[in-house]
Amino acid sequence: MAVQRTFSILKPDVTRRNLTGAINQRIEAAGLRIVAQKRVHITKAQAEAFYGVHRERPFFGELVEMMTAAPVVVQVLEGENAIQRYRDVMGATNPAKADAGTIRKDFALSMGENSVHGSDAPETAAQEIAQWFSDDEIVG
Ligand code: 3AN
Repeated sequence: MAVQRTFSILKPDVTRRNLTGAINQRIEAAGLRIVAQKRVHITKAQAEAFYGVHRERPFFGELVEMMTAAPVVVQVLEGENAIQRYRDVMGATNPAKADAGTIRKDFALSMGENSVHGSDAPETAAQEIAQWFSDDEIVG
């Protein structure tokens, strides 16, 4: 498997509890390299665009509100099979169902406040990275 890039968000529940370093340690321990990172307070419009695929879901309003409630850290992660590797380190969407040792099992508060986002496919990874980073901000 070739070296890939994936897009990551450390969500407001992470920044609020000062867990950025703890989560980054999990990411790096999994063999992923943080090749771009910035802390941003995203707008409602940005959150709605980012989660557009979920627009019709009952939790959409709650999701947008949660993602804009405090700063987030957006990242590009690089490594072998990075997309699936990060999904494995993140754990299941519902932290109650996440495997032991995953970020969501150890840090997430709920389905909504589940600490991290990671791209689910190469196409979405490319789109999400381009939404948040210019090429010169990514230093591999
Ligand atoms: P994942 O983040 O594991 O790829 P998705 O893409 O199904 O999961 O959901 C995107 C985000 O929407 C989740 N990270 C979570 O914050 C939120 N979400 C998903 N399902 C629910 C739900 N049932 N209630 C509240 N928030 C949810």
